Amino acid sequence: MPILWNDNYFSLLPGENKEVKATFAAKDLNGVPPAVEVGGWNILRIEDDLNGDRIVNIIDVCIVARAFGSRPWDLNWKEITDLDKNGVIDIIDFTIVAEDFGKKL
Ligand SMILES: [Ca+2]
Ligand SMILES: [Ca+2]
Repeated sequence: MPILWNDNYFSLLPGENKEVKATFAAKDLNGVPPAVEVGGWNILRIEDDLNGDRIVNIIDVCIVARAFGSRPWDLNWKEITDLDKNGVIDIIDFTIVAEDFGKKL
């Protein structure tokens, strides 16, 4: 889907903010709600806070551990722990949480 951004690849210092505008044709969404995913250095992905307590810590690691090795049909499968969305909870999912260990939202 073509999207026109008014800016990208910018830097922010702690406490700074920046409004970025994206323009697209709503018909291109085909009924799917729009979503934005932000990436970059030193950015905490809210998905890595698995229990929603606004910090990535040992509890989040334990949540991944309980689902480790599972696939969607397994009893211990927990979809939120499949952080790379590849259909299996493995070392990559651990690594994603570990990268943000100790960060707060
Ligand atoms: Ca957490
Ligand atoms: Ca995975």
